[in-house]
Amino acid sequence: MMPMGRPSPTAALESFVLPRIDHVDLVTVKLPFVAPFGTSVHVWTEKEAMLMRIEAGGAIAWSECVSDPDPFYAYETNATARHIIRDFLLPLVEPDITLGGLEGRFRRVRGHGMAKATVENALLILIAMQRGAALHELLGRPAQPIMSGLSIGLQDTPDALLAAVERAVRKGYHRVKMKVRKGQDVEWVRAVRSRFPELPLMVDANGDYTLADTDHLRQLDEFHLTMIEQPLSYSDIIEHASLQRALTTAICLDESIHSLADAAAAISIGACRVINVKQGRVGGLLESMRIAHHAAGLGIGVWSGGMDETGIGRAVNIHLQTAEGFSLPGDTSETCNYFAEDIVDPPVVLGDGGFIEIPGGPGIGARVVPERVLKRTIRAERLR
Ligand code: OSB
Ligand code: MG
Repeated sequence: MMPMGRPSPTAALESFVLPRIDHVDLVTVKLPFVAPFGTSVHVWTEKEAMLMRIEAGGAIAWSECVSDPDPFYAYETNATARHIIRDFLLPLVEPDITLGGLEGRFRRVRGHGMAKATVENALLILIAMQRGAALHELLGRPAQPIMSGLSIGLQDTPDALLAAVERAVRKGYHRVKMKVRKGQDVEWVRAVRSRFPELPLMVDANGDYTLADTDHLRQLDEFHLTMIEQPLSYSDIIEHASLQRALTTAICLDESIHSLADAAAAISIGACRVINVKQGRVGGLLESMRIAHHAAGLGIGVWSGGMDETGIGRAVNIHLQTAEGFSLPGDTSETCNYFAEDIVDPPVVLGDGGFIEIPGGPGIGARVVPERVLKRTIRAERLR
């Protein structure tokens, strides 16, 4: 049950009326990463991002689908998202219905949160642009400095890992996450912890372990990590509750959480003490705010996860973190960790104290640079 007496964080947003839309395009861009990003499930060497461009009465809004071309992190891919958006979601977008009404229509489509988020984000950004408001203002939240966090992929050697952590610490990141996998875990964490005894440090396994690894994972407890993210299967909640009972380290769920209902279930059985909210994975900003509100009310830590987004998705994540409940630093790091040249200006940089400033201006603030999008485009299609 929702705790009584706490107003819904999304009531005002649900009543927004959708504007009339002139055009909708899907534009897929490919950007090389400055370095490969290794995880227990895949090594990504470039970002292939499907963008949505909405034009309405002279205003233009861009959103980014967080799916990859492959189904190695999540079942959704750029191709499934295109299919679901084009054939099922976009036909449900009609002028004069409310955003809450649209969410209701979208509920008939089971899953496919990344596709849903792409459409919802584009509409929210469009409404913000038309009102001359920043996205966080539209969400009803004041500007604030945003905490930073770096996610370091699997490295070839412990020395390379230590060098990457050292750079992050020097820069002033508020926390460092390192990817782990079976066999590349305890000793690698030990190396980082011995060198940086006080660093807020966490690990992300992307589901590489099973309950049979419980004793092995217990060895991580001595390193006082802030959390271990998604140790068990991407589809599991209940075994995480068993593992959480066996560990002193907090478990954070990422892949397992697709909705407020998932989050509420996980919390109620003690499957996690922290939730990584990826707005794309949970179907958009409204569901993200509901999850953060619910979790925070029960003392569960919440942060905004990243999907190696271009500057469009990165900006959305930055605005989202002004919402109630986002209490921990997320996967929000400087653009230069991913791309030599992004498709938006200005790039994300760390300011005083390692904080990130919300880019000023209407919508996401960051300005999409059409020539850079064009230069990186591998596919474009007008849907409406
Ligand atoms: O599991 O959090 C994850 C990136 C791609 C897919 C999954 C994950 C990640 C990250 C990187 O950890 C987060 C980022 O820096 O954007
Ligand atoms: Mg993760």
